[in-house]
Amino acid sequence: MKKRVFSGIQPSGNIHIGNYLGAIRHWVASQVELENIFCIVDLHAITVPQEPKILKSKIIEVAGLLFAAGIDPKLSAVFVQSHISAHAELAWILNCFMPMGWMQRMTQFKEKSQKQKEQVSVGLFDYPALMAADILLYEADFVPVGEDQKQHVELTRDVAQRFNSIYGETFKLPEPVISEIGARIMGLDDPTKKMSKSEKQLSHAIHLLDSPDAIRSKIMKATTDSLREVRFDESRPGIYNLLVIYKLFTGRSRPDIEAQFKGKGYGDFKRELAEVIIEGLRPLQSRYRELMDDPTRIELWLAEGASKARSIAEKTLTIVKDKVGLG
Ligand code: ATP
Ligand code: LTN
Repeated sequence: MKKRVFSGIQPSGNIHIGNYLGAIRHWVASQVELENIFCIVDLHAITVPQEPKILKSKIIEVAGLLFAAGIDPKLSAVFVQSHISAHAELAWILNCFMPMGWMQRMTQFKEKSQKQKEQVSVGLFDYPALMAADILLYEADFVPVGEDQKQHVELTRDVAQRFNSIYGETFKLPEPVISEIGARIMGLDDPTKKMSKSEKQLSHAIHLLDSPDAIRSKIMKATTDSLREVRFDESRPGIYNLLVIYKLFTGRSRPDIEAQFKGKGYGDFKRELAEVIIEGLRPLQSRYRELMDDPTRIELWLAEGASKARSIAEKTLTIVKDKVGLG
């Protein structure tokens, strides 16, 4: 029996190299030895305001990017969260087992609600309950995520344990899987903040569909410091972040990279980095354009993914409802 992986990505904003290096790349790599389920979490996306037409087109764009990045629909089930009603149903049930205090500790909520101020929805506060439902419906063994989501996976374990202790063994406890390097790619404009889809500043992130010129211009503008040495030094977050990106795209070791740029300035390094990213994204971009010539193929793969996922989700939901005494 293969171990099962579940992960999710929001169809909001533009997918960036942080999402790719921190998440998607690992999903692609694990497809053969693990059973993969990937969810495009549109219900999570509406926890903050979205333009309906844009949201719809982003769902297909994200799916296209996942397939273009190498997710194989024969090996992995990719589906849209709102296509399976069990997610919303289980989230409601879990809500009733999650103390307010647990939710109040969530740093993502604190950060996102600060940006939104008075517009903050109950949905944004409740985001982790829906995420717990996503994971627990599929009895996932592993949940590969970036560092920012670890707290949510831990909360998922907490609510699963709480439910199990009341009703007996029901949910499997998932393990978060966080790759050491690349788990937290930082913003190019501000290397103290994680690269994020919701950041509006144009020079903040490299998007997977950025043109070569856009990539060059963003990298050349990236914030560094006034020193010159191209070295992996975490106390200099700007250059460190760029070096991490370089390392992940080339697969080369730190000493090797440092040796290559010894005595060279940031400008030389940035020019090289931009080219490495452009080449790294080229196959993905051309595959994406091919796929988007006929989006019905993407829709078909999503429908197949949903039908595989639905049968698992509905089984779990039936057991849970029965234990709680519903219906
Ligand atoms: P937002 O900032 O709008 O919440 P996001 O950029 O965090 O969005 P998600 O869809 O929430 O994107 O995340 C998809 C996956 O990418 C998750 O596994 C997440 O942990 C990972 N991820 C997101 N940002 C980064 C980053 N800067 N570095 C590494 N991994 C990241
Ligand atoms: N909250 C996650 C997206 C997400 C997810 C999930 C990840 C929703 N449901 C279940 C893993 C498992 C994020 O913002 N990256």
